Amino acid sequence: MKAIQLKNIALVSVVVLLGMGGCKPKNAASAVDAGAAAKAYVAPGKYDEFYNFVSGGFSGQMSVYGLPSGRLLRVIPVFSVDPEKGWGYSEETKPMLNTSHGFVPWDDLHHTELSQTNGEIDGRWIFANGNNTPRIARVDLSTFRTNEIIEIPNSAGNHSSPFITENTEYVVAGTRFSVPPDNVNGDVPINTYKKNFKGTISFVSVDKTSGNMKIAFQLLCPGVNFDLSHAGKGPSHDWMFFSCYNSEQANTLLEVNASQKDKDFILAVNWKKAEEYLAQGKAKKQSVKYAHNVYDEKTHSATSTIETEVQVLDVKDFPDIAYFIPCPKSPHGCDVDPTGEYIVGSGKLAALIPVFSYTKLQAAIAAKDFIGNFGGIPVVKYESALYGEVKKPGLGPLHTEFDGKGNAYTSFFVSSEIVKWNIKDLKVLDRVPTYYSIGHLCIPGGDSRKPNAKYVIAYNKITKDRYLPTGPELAQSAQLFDISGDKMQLILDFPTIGEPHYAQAVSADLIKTKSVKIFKIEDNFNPYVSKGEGQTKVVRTGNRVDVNMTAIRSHLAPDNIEGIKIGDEVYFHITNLEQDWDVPHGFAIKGSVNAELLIMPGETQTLKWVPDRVGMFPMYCTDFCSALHQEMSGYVRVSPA
Ligand code: CUK
Ligand code: CUA
Repeated sequence: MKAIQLKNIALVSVVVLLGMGGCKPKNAASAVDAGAAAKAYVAPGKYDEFYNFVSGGFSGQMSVYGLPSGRLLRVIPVFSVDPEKGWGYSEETKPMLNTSHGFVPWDDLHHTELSQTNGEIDGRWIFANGNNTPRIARVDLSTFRTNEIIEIPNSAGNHSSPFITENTEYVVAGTRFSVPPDNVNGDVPINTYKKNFKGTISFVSVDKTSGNMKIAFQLLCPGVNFDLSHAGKGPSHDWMFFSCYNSEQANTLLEVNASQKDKDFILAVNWKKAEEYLAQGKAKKQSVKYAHNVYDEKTHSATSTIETEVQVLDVKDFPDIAYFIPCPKSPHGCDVDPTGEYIVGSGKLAALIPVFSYTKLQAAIAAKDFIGNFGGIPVVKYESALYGEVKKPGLGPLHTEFDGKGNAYTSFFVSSEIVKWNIKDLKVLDRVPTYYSIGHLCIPGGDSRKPNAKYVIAYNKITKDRYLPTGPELAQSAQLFDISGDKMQLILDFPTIGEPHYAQAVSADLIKTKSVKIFKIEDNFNPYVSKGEGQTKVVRTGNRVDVNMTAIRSHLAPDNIEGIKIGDEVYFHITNLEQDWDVPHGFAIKGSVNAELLIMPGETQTLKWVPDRVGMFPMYCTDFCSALHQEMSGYVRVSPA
């Protein structure tokens, strides 16, 4: 009885600690000063200075904002179907959402990460993680389209992802949930966690030219929960650092079970060493099943391949791949400063920020200054790797970004604030309230070697009184702060799509000039393309009917289709013949369960339609494209079988 009461008390304490409103800042309105509006103002017709790529959380998508205006420029469909863009509805895009479980039209997207060259953002691609059905996506920044999605085997909850190494050699994927590996029978009692559950970290290589991803190797680790990660830089280039919680290896994550230890870990991984062992043939081949989906802009269509093998290195069998560093209570963020020397851990339940030194870590490893091992992996002595602690900075530190001038900015969920502190002397320099309960934060280039310290953006979990009420649910919120001076200054609130987790921002100059304007019709290799109205046709093969159509202002061709019967499967392959920037055409037909198409100039997209009744079915262009847009329509006649 006593034990139960104690348990309840412990639970109440964690609920209070994690709950909202405990430290809600009071002067919400007065926090904005008069000069703020001018700083966020981008005159009509003028461009923003930065692109901000924001995770869409449980919307499964990524949104793109201009900064400093906070204007929404685009929602890029990644893991979820999107009728506005026909994503996951057209036959060409459906394979992108294929997985080993079949078609999964949704995920939970937490983190965005821009590709880098020599530790600097290069503006080529942006990666995103699927947290639910473990996946990594790559978006091409010349088209703002998701061009590749790779599923991660031996994983469940791809949270510690998609963080990259300095030259985008690898994008990593650490599993949030340890699970029995895919090649053993997972039908085991849940309370055999310690024995049967494993953590994995995947190193997914990225081709320098095409960007194509490949699972180079996986590290099999003791069963803990990998939360976040960041790559080393400069001197620490060969290393990757992962925060992990639940070192208790509890199978139920109540505070009393999973958060009882004073310290969890940061795992330091020497991926160069792992590469050496891989080259020596020391990895074990394991049979698995995962989908690898690639979108080809020549055929304007995706192919999905099921891959069947990964190479696995069990870290406990190698003396020098991985080391645990103790880190106070349930570390969440794990961030490396621009010099590559300082590794910042953030314990969600801690009231201090530990800063580790790469130099000290190396010395401790060389001296074998270990306090034991965990699951066969050496544990470095905390004090030996520690540079120092930021004392009493706030409550519930989560994530840290850097300004490149020797300062760090850490988000505090529980005390709802951003705290600026100096890395060298570990002194707090400034703090601002956020409205409310900030999760991630972002400085343009703030996790790279070259931050552009003009702004910090807060991505908040709660909005409450910031916007007009919209029923039981309120818009999620981001807040923009000017950090060009010594003190942070709030200049703008803007709503976001879905729950924002991590986001990255980059100078617009790096991307805007590379933007593709049209797809050239002569480069269209879709097998169903019609490169002119003269090439359109209707072809019947059994009960399959292929309609090769064109769309150009202002008609669909053909626009009268007869001879369709109940039981037919009709594929409308529509080529947009336009060769002007931003003249998409849409396509829909009455009763279509595959929503609609949106077809870019020069592109071909296909809508599959199975008529369910006899009769007359109007079809039309859904995107207002000219004065005669309403005329861009036609009829399909459906007759009995
Ligand atoms: S998590 Cu969201 S606040 Cu998924 Cu990166 Cu930390
Ligand atoms: Cu084409 Cu409206």
